[in-house]
Amino acid sequence: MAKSVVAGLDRILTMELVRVTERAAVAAARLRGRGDEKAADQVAVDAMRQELNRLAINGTVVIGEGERDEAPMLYIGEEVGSGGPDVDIALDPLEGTTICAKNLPNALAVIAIAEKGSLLFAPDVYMDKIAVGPGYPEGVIDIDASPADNIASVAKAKGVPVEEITACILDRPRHSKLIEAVRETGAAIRLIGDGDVAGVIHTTDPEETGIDIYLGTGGAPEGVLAAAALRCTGGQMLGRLMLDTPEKVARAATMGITDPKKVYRVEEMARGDVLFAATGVTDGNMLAGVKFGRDSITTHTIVLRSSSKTVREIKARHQDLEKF
Ligand code: VTB
Ligand code: MG
Ligand code: MG
Repeated sequence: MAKSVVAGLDRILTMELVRVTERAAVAAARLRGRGDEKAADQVAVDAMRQELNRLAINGTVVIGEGERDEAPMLYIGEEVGSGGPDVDIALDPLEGTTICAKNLPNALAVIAIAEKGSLLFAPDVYMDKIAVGPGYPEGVIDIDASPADNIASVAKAKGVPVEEITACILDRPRHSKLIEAVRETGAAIRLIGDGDVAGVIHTTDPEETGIDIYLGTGGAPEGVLAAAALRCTGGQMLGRLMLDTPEKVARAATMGITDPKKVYRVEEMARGDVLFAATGVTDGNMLAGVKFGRDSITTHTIVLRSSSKTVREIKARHQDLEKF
């Protein structure tokens, strides 16, 4: 037992991590509903970097802001922290820039910290994903099975008719066939505009969120972040990188990915001891958004740790507003 504690991350970091996502969320929330995604993203990145550099870690960003949307970077390979244990960091200072710009539900500031070398070094491509929360038998979902079979399998395991299952899917033209196939089963779909990290995490608490299963393709970095969360809460997720051109296969190979068709399980995307934190930017199904009061700012954060499987929800009232 003691050994795993020594080998694991410092538990003090769990609480320290909260400040990192709180800061990023507050910064982004100030620009909610302004129609300016880039500006909201930039302030979230700057706030997260500043706070990360106060953490007593020797951190390397391994999942950062990607080239795909040319976001202002906390770039892959960037070193952060004020010195301490060597850790790898996956982050998305504003997951759901469009959601934030439109002030729609479920924009988050997200981070995961893991022991060095234990997060999948995923290129910024799409990942095909399927996920369910805890409590299901191993193998209840299969990324190679049809959507209808997966929905039927989940309904059976949950002991409810298919009509009582809700799937979360990103609203994208590329998902039109998937959406049709799920609707044909009689299951309900919650279509989301963005934010599949939240979408996957929502499967871990269906009674609160109303979502049983997540299906479809989204960002691979977001896939690793979601997997880091599921490592801590329990639940199953399968992901396969969409390496559909020779260039992408070659790029993945330079990152150590030798089997381009590999299906990754949660433990293969996030190994070892993992800490995860997410703060709501806009109001969501699981986390409330940042509230600006007369004399205080309120934030709502979920903090998770894999080695203890602790799920903490922290509602904080910040009164020293100069800090923000
Ligand atoms: C998803 C979504 C993210 O990227 O991962 C998406 O959850 C995938 O890319 O919030 P497309 O937008 O090209 O479909 C985001 O929208 C942005 O990170
Ligand atoms: Mg981002
Ligand atoms: Mg994102």
